[in-house]
Amino acid sequence: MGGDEFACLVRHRDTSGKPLEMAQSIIQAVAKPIQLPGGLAEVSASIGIVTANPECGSADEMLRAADFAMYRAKRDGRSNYSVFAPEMAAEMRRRAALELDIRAGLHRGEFTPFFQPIIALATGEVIGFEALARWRHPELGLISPDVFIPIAEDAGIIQELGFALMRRACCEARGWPPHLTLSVNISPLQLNDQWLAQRVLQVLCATGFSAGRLVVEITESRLVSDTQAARAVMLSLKSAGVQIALDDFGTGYASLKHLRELAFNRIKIDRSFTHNVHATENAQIIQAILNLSDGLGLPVTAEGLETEESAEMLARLGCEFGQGYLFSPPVEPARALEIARNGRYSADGAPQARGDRIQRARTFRYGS
Ligand code: G
Ligand code: G
Ligand code: MN
Repeated sequence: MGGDEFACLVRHRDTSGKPLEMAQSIIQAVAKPIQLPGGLAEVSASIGIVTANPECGSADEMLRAADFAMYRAKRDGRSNYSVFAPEMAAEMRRRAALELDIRAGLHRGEFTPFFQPIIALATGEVIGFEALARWRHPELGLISPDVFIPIAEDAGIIQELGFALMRRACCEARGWPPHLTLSVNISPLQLNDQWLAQRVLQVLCATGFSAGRLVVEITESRLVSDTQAARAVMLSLKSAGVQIALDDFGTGYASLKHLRELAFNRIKIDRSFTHNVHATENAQIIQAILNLSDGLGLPVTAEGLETEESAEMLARLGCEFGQGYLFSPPVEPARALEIARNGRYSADGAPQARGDRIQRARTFRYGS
């Protein structure tokens, strides 16, 4: 069907488990390691299953349904299968509509970065900002990246969207005092582009923002195992002076391997650990992460700090930087500039920690 997509047509009776059994055995057969001259290769497959019935539309529609089920399987983790359920049809239409709208919004320039300050916990000084994407939808208002990033990834437009946002963020950040850094999130999928580093440098060149002030954040939990390609891209970025942060640390599964192989410059502790620092388990995990990063000589930022208490506790444990509603929610560029010029967080003059009012995935309903 595509470069690495195949379709199987299977005759079976409605209630037989045959397609599921077949899917299982295909997955197992594909997963067998293959001995190549250079070493063992491992491949995984994800399978979507749809059964024809009298209500089914055209062959094309069935293939789209199977494709949708396959993406579900992929999302649930590789080497999985998923059966298309009728409820998915509405979801599929909604996503298709949303995808069209994202493309249009991209061309209309509706995607824009908000900025959340990152604070030195010991002094309260602002050391930089993280850019967080927002979609200023003409009818629906501000929409969260949780809604549109996964769709942009599936639709193959994450690279275009990511760079449009990065360009805007660099333009805004140019106006800040020159010691402040700008962190941008990139999707792990963007690492598949072998020219990623060159494209980033192009943006820096075009906007006049210096490489040494840019931090690229990569989410740990979705960093793929194909570290060869990722490493090459990250090395090019690093040799240009760009820093790389491992985002949401603690939520992935191969943390230590990644840290070593991919030579990150910074670590961000996921907010699930900092949210309740008093849970003994969280405190122990935080301590372990700080010990580890200390050993590796990597500075750490704690995400999701909402209370003075948690910020104090993290500072005491030796965490250098923090970020969260306690200091400020992600704010519009103009407000970020004010915070940047002000340069410091103080408990009384704290920017209101209300959280930004945006539509998140849980509550978001599109066109239905
Ligand atoms: O801003 P919150 O602001 O809702 O962000 C939710 C998630 O979306 C975070 O995990 C963040 O890393 C991700 N995100 C925000 N902006 C971007 C972006 O520009 N690109 C990518 N790939 N992810 C982003
Ligand atoms: O995955 P990433 O670290 O890029 O995600 C940042 C996300 O965290 C954004 O959605 C941002 O809006 C959100 N966020 C920032 N500060 C806080 C906070 O103090 N509490 C909570 N719950 N979320 C926060
Ligand atoms: Mn981030």
